Amino acid sequence: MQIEKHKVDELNHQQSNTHKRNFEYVAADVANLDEVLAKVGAFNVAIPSWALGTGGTRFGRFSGGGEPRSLEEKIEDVGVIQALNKSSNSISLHIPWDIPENAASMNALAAQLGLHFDAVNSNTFQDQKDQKLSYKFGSLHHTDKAVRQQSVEHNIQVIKYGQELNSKALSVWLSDGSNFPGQLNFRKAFQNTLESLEEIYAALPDDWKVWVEYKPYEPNFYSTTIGDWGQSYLLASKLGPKASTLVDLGHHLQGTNIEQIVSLLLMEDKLAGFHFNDSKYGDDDLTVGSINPYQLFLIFNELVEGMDAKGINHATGLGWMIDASHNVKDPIEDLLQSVQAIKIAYTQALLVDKAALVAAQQNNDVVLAQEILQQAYRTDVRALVAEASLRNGGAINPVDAYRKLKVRENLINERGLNTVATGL
Ligand code: PSV
Ligand code: MN
Ligand code: MN
Repeated sequence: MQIEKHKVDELNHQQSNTHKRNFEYVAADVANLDEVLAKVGAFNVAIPSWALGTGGTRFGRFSGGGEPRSLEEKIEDVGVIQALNKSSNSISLHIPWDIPENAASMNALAAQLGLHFDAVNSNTFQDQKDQKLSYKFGSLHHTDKAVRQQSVEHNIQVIKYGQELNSKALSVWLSDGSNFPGQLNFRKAFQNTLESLEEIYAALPDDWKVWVEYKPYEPNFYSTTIGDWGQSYLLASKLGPKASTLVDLGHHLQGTNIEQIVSLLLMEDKLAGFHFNDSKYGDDDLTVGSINPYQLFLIFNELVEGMDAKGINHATGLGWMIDASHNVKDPIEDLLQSVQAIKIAYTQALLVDKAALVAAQQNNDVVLAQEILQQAYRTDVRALVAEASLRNGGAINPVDAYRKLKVRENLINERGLNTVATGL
């Protein structure tokens, strides 16, 4: 299933009067309009291969139908997202959930749809069929050297797959931890993890990076060996310049000031990028911006300020990726909503009056500082985001276009109603 450009154009045409009115209203107050539109237009967020099927919980899974049955069909679904929003030009694979058996044809299909491959994710948190040793008690941190070796080899294998796809980063998330006090020696577990990561680091090609993701709990409920940004930062620092910390928004305890973490990691050149999602309670993997859009804006405010201070290109300087799961929504609609929410937060952050904020901070004018931030946050920037999409050949309203073009109905006709995508 591919989206025909002229159909998107037709829909845009039908909405053009309303869009023009909304756009002119908001654009009138944006001094550097062309710059803002160019930056938003250049911004892309990678789609994870595992998020294209309906997710589930340990209590059940309810298929939506028309789900991708192969990696090819997942790439095609990302092609649909990209055709509609022009901001999702890459796909991130989770191996072995998605093994690119035939890399040349995967590359060709991706290129034909205007896509490329983003970071590759390893998986040593589940036992795979025919696997020799179990990860029940961890992988890179394991007490048994043979298990550590097996997980190191898996990561090196993932790098090899990634090289064939022209990926440039390995993303590592470990479930390693303990369920009960006394179960493990924290120091030994950390040192084992470091040694294992050193072996993986040594296998990285020159132009590759390794991104170390942290998470406080789940599946282990007493300790996690890379449980917070401090532990990830420590590992990344010891490993060297190719290693940095990946921030998954759902991997924080409630109330954590994520924007402050982001600011400091960026300051230290140790921020790899993001797994975007939203959460109410824990690692809920909800649609980005669905619960706490203000936090997302505050994170982007720190990103824009910090990246500008260092002259880092917003679009390409960090890894931008979604890591969400959809239990009751159409996965493609959810992903379209997530990317829109990210673009909205980014656009709002671009509108912050930086000079005025610096002055207010310098004068300890707390009220004015808040007013400045909220002036940007409360601006309805949706027409700016739509204009950037329009100028790139995308839809004014991607979710609306997806529905009007009956994409899911077509996918169900093509693939059937009872489909189960691979992944979580
Ligand atoms: C773990 O909760 C995680 O966030 C890691 O990034 C995994 O790779 C991903 O979820 C799987 O959905
Ligand atoms: Mn994640
Ligand atoms: Mn997670």
